[in-house]
Amino acid sequence: MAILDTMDTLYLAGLHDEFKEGREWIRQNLTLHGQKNGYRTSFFETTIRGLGGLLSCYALTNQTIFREKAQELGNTLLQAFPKDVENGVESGQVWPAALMDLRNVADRQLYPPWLRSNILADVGSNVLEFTYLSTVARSPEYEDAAVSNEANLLDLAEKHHQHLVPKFLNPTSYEYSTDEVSAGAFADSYFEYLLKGYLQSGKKRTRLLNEWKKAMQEMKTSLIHKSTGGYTFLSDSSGDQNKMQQLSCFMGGLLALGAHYVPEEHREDWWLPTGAEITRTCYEMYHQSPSGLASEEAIIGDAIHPSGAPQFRIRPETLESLFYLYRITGDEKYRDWSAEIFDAINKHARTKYGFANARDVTKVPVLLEDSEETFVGAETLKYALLIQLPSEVLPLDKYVLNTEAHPLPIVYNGP
Ligand code: DMJ
Repeated sequence: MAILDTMDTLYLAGLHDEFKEGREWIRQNLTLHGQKNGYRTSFFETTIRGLGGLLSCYALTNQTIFREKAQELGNTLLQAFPKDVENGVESGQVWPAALMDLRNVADRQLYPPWLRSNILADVGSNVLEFTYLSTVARSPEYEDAAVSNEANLLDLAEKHHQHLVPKFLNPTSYEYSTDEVSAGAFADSYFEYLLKGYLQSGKKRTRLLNEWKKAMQEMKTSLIHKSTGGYTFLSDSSGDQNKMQQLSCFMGGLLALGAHYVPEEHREDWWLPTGAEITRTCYEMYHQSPSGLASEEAIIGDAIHPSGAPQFRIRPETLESLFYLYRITGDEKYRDWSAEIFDAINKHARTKYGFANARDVTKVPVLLEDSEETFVGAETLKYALLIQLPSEVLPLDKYVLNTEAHPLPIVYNGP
């Protein structure tokens, strides 16, 4: 997965020998035929990382191998969606299966057993990948499955008169299974795909835009706060109201993206200033930390402190928002802030063969763990790079980046 996730970053960085090496690995080793895996893999992670990575390589290079492999993986992932039968859905399944053996699609788990619910981000973050797959495969079935799944989520929000959809869903009926809302873990990319799904469609899917606007309005009322120190931040609905997840930091960039690319008559004035303020808070999470690295969660008050989760997982969200803010405002301070964060990552988390998570951002020298997420190659390094490159390298009126930072072309492909 690290190879699939990192390929387009290699390409954009001009590391062509490494890119070719990765492509040959994919050609020879990435096959879903043959023996069962014997374990189940996340539908969501495989879609955003694996399928997203292959599709963006095809979009950037036009090399057939990536389209073929994306279609092979897409055919498998398609089996996760519920199959419509005449009076309802097959065996009570209403959302895409959470886990499946990619070499034996009959072996599926509809929802994580520890949760007894489906996760909003898992079921609601696939319309970008499946739409583009339909375009390149010249077959509507992928897009149809994802669009109809997205429509079910929108119908659900309408039925509940609640557009800031809670993070867990009932796995067997169209109901929420919690009232907890968040812009972070378990929810985040659902809100991202509403806006980006609209942009990807050439601004034709207006229902997605309307839904995003309603969700953002509810988020403003219930989750956005200003701290005693003047920091604008996002809490979750449950737990400590002074706490912000590092994961929620993508929201600054998303609001800025909306402020720039949504047509003026549909735009709201608060999006850009609030997105910029949230992004400043997220930068300060790094800047005010003893190591220059940000923790998984921070307490926001007069100043910003790491909370009980002081680990650094080399997450991309702050660099992502800095990238969008720079592209949209042209303000050089965002480049400087991004470089400062990247320098701290290089200084503390770089190892001989890659990067490694840090155990506690408050302790210098920083102690590293023997682990690196694949999103470091896909996202963290890509956003740190792209902000320093001219915008022609990846124009945002031609591409949307999926939640794993894989660029997919903006195409109009249907209603
Ligand atoms: C990534 O895999 C994606 O951005 C996902 O949507 C959320 N979390 C990680 C990065 O932190």
